[in-house]
Amino acid sequence: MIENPETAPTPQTLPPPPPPKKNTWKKVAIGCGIVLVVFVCCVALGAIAYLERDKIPGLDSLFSSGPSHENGDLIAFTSYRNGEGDIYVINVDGSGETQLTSNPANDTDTEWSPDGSKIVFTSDRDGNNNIYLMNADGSGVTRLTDNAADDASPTFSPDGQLIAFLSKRNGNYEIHVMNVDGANVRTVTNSPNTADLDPAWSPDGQQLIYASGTGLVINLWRINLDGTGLTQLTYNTKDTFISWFPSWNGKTGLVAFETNIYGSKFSDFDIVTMNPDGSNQTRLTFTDTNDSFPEWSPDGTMLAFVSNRDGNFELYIMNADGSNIRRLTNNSEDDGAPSWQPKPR
Ligand SMILES: [Ca+2]
Ligand SMILES: [Ca+2]
Ligand SMILES: [Ca+2]
Ligand SMILES: [Ca+2]
Repeated sequence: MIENPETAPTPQTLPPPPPPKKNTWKKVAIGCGIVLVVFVCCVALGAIAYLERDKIPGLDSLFSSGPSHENGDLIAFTSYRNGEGDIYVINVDGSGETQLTSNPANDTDTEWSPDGSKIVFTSDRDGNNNIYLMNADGSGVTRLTDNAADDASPTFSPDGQLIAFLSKRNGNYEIHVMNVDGANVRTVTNSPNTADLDPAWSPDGQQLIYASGTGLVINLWRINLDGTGLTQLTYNTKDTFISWFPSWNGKTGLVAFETNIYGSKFSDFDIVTMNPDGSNQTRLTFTDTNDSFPEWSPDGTMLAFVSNRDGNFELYIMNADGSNIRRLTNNSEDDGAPSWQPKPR
């Protein structure tokens, strides 16, 4: 039987005092408040640290240890395991290697579109080197140039609107740009006595760094897209001294390239970074073999490259400072020309 408290006759018949719920709730509320305040502080400090990570030494490594929001899962590269070049992709952890092209021609020079959905490359499948575009799974191959002279080394502008490439159509290798459908081809360089090679876009899409030289003396130069502002960046003068294959970091602005000027012999290339004005050259690899074709990850924290340090050329990745080198391929033929996929969007 339930007593009506209002009619409870005397204090003696009142039920025993309830357990100190109010105090428990107070403690729980205070506890929750403390946890909430600590959580909010951590989030705020984390946000500040994230925003300030470029200014605080050591913080970068904290944030680069997790999965990048800008890097795709794949690295495209050329492999010669079938006797001539075919294009493959492999996961950044070395798993899931997949062949994308299969034909008796040489397919090479892969570069991803900035949206991570397409690969532009060079192939001689129609007789001589021309430029082609395909989907990330190898389907939908489209020919972009149709020229009896060599066209090669295509690379997308950061906004995805243009492709820079080299062409010998004017009698000598010059850097050209075209729309992504192959239309509106125009020259950027005009150097009838030197071969201009390996264009790499500036982060703002207004300049190119490329390799240029005669014979076996090759240096890096920078030029505005309209052909003005030609600037020499490296000063190799000795015959057989070569600096080439630049890759311009879209985040830090650093330029990675390969050179044999620090090597023990002609075929001892190493990967070096420098500022886009040529200053502050920093050597990242120290083998007496070839370390070649550096390509920045889209988030700018790592480099893909190839090296024959383990016998034949294999694909590797490393941190931007040259640390933490990891090998991705392991086969008996050469692998080359890597390109790191931007996160598909
Ligand atoms: Ca092939
Ligand atoms: Ca030229
Ligand atoms: Ca080396
Ligand atoms: Ca290999």
